[in-house]
Amino acid sequence: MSLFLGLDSSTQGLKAEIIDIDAGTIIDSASVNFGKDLPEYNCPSGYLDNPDPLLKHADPLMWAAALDLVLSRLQKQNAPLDKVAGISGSGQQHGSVYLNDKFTKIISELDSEKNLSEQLAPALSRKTSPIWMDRATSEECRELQEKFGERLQEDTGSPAIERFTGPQIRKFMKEDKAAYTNTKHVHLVSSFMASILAGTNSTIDFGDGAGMNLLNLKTLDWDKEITEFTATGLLAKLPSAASSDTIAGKLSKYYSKYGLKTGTPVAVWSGDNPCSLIGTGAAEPGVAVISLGTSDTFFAAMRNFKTDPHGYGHVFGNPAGGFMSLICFSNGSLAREAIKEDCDVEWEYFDSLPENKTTAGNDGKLMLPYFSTESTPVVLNPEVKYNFCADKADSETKIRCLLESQALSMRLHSSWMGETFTRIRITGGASNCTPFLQILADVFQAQIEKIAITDSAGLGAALRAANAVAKVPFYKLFEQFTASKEIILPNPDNKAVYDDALKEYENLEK
Ligand code: XUL
Repeated sequence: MSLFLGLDSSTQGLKAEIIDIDAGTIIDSASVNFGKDLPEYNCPSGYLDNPDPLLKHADPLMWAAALDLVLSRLQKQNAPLDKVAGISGSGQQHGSVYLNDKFTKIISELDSEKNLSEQLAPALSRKTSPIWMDRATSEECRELQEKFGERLQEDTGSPAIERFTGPQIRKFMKEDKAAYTNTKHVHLVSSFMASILAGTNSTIDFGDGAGMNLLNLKTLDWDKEITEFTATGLLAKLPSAASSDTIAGKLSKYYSKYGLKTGTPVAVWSGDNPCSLIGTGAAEPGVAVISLGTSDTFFAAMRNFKTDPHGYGHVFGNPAGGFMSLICFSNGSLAREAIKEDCDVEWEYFDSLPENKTTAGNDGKLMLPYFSTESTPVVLNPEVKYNFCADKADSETKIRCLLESQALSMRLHSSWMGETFTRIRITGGASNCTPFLQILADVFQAQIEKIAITDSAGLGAALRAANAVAKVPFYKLFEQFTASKEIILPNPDNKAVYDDALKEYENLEK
């Protein structure tokens, strides 16, 4: 039995998947929801309440507490943790953790009698962590853009982006110089979690590192000039950048209390989207992935390095080598939840649209679903707009309007990738919503492939652990774990309807 553990530290919780690569199965899973299971950290939806809607921070100690809790849950389930041969993980991207000079010593001497949260508290040089939903760095983005112009996007894969880590670090330095100076290490969520497992400072992988506006994708190293301008002395505070199959270290003896073997290799963690690329078996160019989560993302392995001329899309490292393209739509499930509330229906209603009142194209009804700030296109003052009188519309019309508008936005903003995708793999919480899958198939005229697991980031992390530790090639792991379980074919009769709707949607957005 060769077992590997994948951990997925996402916006709203932490999940764990144990895979058996001999049997090709997931043998145990457990999860923690930050809001429900750790209410003492005051992050009901994964972030702290703040009167400024642009500010979205979380308590990093909550992420550590969730690690204790998820491992204790696996132990209670009698998961064979003693047989785990390698561990890796996935972190929500862009979020950053600020640590002082006590951090390295604390993680190297973790005491099993105490919990992680209480031991790590004295190591924080900043009590809260900005996460990917934060949009409070427009000024810093302007400054970076003014200084570096097009080079920023050409070399780091993205123009200055509000949620990216570089602008966030710059803002912290400007606002609290003393705390910044007191910061010895700046980690991403991914490298912070890997560090507390390995008991030593983990490197940052190219997948997640590319979401910082700091990594030069041509040299695959921190861009010295950009890093120094972003924040004085930042280079010395960053862990080194490394490929995704690097071993971050050996599991600290702290975790023997859960039955894990001390010294088990911990592979460097990556971002949730790069991990999902692996967990959906889409590491080769030609297949796109749509991940329907809190935010929706559209991504694919890249054939040739290219950047989005409109500046919305990003280039990240592909954990299997090379690069991946990605576009993030912040109003994913956030918008679906808002419309669900508005229509006062259950998710089952979305899953079947039972009243059959609407058809493809919805008679031209479209919306801009900016319930909260949006990253594609950038919307900092959120407002929902319809091209019809939505007040009088029935639930099915409103729901179809949202789902079609979301699908059209994905098609519009993925065109820079320059590929006509005929296969799209689907993952994430909403991937059981059959009407949405048919809309996506018809809008893209592509076959939509459902895979067995919805936590593709956690599975991807476990597969990455097997690849990094046991050197199992990804193609073999994909054969075992990521076969599609259902295919939704496009209806060619709906092509013209959605080609027209796309033009309409583009106009509305303009
Ligand atoms: C990607 C992005 C989000 C987060 C949250 O750029 O901001 O997808 O990774 O999961």
